[in-house]
Amino acid sequence: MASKSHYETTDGNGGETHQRIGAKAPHDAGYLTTNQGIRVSDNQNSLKSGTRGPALLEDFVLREKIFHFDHERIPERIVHARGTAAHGYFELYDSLTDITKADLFQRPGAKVPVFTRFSTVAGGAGSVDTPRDVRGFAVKFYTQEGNWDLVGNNIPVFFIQDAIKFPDLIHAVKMEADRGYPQAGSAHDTFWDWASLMPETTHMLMWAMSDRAIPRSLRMMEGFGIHTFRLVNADGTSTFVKFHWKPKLGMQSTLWDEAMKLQAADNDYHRRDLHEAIESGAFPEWELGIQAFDQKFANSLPYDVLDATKIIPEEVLPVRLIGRMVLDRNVDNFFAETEQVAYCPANIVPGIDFTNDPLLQGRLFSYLDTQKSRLGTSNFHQLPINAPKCPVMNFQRDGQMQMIVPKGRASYEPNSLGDAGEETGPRECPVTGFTTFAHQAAKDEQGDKLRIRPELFADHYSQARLLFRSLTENERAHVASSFTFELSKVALAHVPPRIIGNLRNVDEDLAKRVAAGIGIPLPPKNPAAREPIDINPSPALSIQANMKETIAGRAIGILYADGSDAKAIKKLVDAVKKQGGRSVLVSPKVGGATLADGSHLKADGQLAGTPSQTVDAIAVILSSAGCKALLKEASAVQFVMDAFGHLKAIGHTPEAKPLLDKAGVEPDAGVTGLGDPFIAAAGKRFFDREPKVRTLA
Ligand code: HDE
Repeated sequence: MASKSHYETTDGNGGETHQRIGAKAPHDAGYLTTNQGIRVSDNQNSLKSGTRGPALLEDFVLREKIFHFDHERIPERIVHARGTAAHGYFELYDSLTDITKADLFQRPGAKVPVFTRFSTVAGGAGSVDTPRDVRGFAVKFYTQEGNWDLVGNNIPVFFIQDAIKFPDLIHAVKMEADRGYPQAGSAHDTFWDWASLMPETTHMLMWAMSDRAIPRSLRMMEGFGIHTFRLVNADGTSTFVKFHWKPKLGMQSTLWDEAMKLQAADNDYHRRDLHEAIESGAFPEWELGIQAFDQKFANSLPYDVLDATKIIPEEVLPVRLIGRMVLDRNVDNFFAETEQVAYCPANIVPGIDFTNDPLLQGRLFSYLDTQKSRLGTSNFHQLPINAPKCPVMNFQRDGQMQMIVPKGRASYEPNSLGDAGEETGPRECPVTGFTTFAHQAAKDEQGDKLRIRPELFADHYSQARLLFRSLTENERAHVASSFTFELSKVALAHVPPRIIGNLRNVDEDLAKRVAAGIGIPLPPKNPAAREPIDINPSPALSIQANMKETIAGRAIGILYADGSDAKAIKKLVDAVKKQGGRSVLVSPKVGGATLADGSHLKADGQLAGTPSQTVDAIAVILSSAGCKALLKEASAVQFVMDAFGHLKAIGHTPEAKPLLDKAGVEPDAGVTGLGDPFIAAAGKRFFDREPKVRTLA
């Protein structure tokens, strides 16, 4: 049979060549060739002079193979290096013709392909998935009018107000310059030193110290465009807009202890979770929402909508859901797609436009620069994952790795080559082409060249207070404990008092708890550049208050061993499936166990390698003898102890009780028998239990 080349363009020739040579492919996979298409006869041995002689320089097969291998790495992203991505589509609910002419927002039911990459910010490409960090949430919409990239995060505000501070922020948070650690974490001197000197970070710090920064799953995070953008309709009228992504599975986070233990249990926890969900057909879904408003509304707010450290609470301006994104296909190749995808906030389509947000303005040129440095050539847009799915026609030519072979002489414009019967190439179109919104600049939007910020940007604390006061009591304790944890890792003694001095502007109680948590006297309040004001709490900001009590999309760990009740296991597995959850069978041996009825059940995971932090609730289905044997297994005791400590539901057979006792499990609403009570409990976390298992700040 004909060998099939992995280069699509040479597919056709393969068959012919084989016929000419008259050789038979060794197996269906086809012939191994060099990059020049030369068939390789031996992929096991390099060319040598004699059996024990030196390797020969003329071995072009070896040389090419090693040469290519030597260059397999490209520079990782400076920030957001660790990420994972999937393909899918965006589907519009209602026409938005009244506020935007963007093609993707015109026809209800219209679908646009998307490629979405989630990431952590601080860690390198090989770091873990579950540090305390912001998550990137970048969506490339391949629309009929070109690519629109909505490059956002899972937190609605940012650390800084002006792009000029970004390199400082990143240098401070990344591993320290002299020692190369810590990797992927903000709990160290330089980050907190910098943050303590930058009061504008305070609101974002509150988010970063909240449960938002330790998500349970990428599928259970909100996403935000953060900046105020514009939508522009066919009449040229502009409406301000903020973009939101709302996960269909609801929001959910881990506990800090759980997140830390996940780093040991599974470095790839989020990446695996996303991949497996899509592979199993449980396609993750988000709704896209907008907060649309005009200049008059913007003027009525006590903060500036061009300030990326501010939100507009949903209670003040509701989020209108306009469509949904479904991720339904994993990548075929991680490097070609996830690594080489190049997002850029400057990629917008007619009907969407920028504002003067000074952070957004800086981003508009940063991303193009970074892609050139990362992907090596100005032709990175031709890579399949970056290429628009609509015609691309212009007179840009050449450059490294040019993949396109333009025909004819028309590489300039205007030209009159048409008069000679030659191709003339494309022309601009003032009607359908992108036109920048002709914003009538207000008094403070023009004038002398200044390095200055608008006055309202100086309010660094009101919205930090708003977030803190919108959280549940348990979530507030998590925020106080996170500050305590992070500042406990700071060796520069003068830094924590400065942070706490800033926190006193946010909330006195929070500041006191953090000072007590790290064991220092309450420092004096730092003067605020602008006195904070009280804003009504926004219940929409709390995860716990908005969590969906469901096991859909969640994993239930079932611990069993020799002698366990086969019927009880089957009943539970069926019930979990019916609710849209996933059972993870855990047994001391991965080969499984022999159940009471003599049947054998293979496990999904071995007990020591599948700790309970990898699942959302556990059921312990053991016989008396099985339980007795596991009492001597630290991993079994830990399995139950951690589930209790991580506030998860624990269902169990009466015979498993000694194991629960040894693990320190105390009775509460989350500790149940099997059957319906367990199914009802498994979709919840029992936050009331927390004071029993750890001291929070
Ligand atoms: Fe980025 N950011 N950023 N950023 N950012 C990058 O571009 C930058 C900012 C965000 O999955 C880089 O391709 C500057 C805010 C995401 O590939 C780089 C500033 C937000 C991703 C860059 C910001 C983001 C990036 C690094 C301050 C949320 C990953 C590699 C003005 C709205 C996209 C790359 C992916 C990536 C620069 C601030 C989100 C260096 C200069 C605010 C999700 O160009």
